[in-house]
Amino acid sequence: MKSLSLSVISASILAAAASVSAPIAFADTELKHDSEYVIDGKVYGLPEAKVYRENYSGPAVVGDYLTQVPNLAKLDYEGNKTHNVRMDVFSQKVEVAPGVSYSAWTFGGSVPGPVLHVREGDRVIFKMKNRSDEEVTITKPVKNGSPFLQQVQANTYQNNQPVVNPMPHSMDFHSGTVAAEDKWRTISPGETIEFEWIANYAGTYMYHCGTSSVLMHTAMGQYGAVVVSPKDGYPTDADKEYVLVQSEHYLEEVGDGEFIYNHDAALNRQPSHVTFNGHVGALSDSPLRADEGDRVRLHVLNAGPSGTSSFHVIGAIFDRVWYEGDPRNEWYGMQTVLLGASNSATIDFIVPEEGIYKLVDHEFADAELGAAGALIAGPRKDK
Ligand SMILES: [Cu+2]
Repeated sequence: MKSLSLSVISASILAAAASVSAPIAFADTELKHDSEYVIDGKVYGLPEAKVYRENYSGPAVVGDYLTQVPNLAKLDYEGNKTHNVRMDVFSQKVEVAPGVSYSAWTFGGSVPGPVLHVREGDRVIFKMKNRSDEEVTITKPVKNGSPFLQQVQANTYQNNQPVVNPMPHSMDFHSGTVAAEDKWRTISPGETIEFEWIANYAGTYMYHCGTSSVLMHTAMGQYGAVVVSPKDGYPTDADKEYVLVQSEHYLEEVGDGEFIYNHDAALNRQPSHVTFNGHVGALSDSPLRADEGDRVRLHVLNAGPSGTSSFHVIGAIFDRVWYEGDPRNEWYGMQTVLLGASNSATIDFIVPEEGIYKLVDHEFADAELGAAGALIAGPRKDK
């Protein structure tokens, strides 16, 4: 009798919660264009991309939910939202390892590019100007830029310097479901492309330049992560949450600390460096932080362009793994997660003790080429 009344009460609470939250959760996933339609709650049929020329010299990255790795913006809104996101494409000289710099092709000025955080069902209105024929500086303060720019200005581990390298580029968001030849089309220096996509599926997704040679454009630095948080969240609550992007670099030295991309090395899959977050020191000089007893959540993306990652945390077991970040793809008790090029996983682990937890690609050739970092855990709190 007791259990029956309890279940009746909890059912009515659930029903009340559902009736309150449902209209909020889907308030903004309404159809906005005549071409759009819905299958299984997901929106398809977005309007054609626009390509035009604009006089623009404002911030290269605009949007409140764009951050520098390993940071992830907090989603401080209920339900769904339309995001106006700008991520211009231009060249920057960046450092990959101490004394190793090259003229990268970038989204937003860093390698990897900014992390975009949205919620499942959100709409993104994306704008990108090809400014590869301009010197664009991202390390000086600008008005109306995204948190990403402030974070780069505060943490310039890549030593970004503007360089000019006019080149056609494009943007391919794996988080979007669209006609690729339309939205992901290549634009010339001076052109701007604008298109929309809906975050139909939860997960952590790669974005990259899709202009030929895709191997070259990706290896030159044009990639990053979109984290689409599930509309009902994950089944656990994390105490700390970070983003980690693994990638290979194929560089050869041409002078004193000057390196260039080597296409033969890329074709032969012989990286000079493999990094977490774009620099061999990114997560060792600035380790991730947590406390003993914390549930740490990592959104790990292997950007490739060609290699796999066997991601492992020394001293921890992954309590839960959501492959590709989709809460339906749940695994338990994993020591290592294998990620092919452009695969991702959202990983939870409990920090067992105060100490140093090394993050590695357990393919140790990659770890020796730089795919290593650390999480430093302080003492247990509030217990
Ligand atoms: Cu490109």
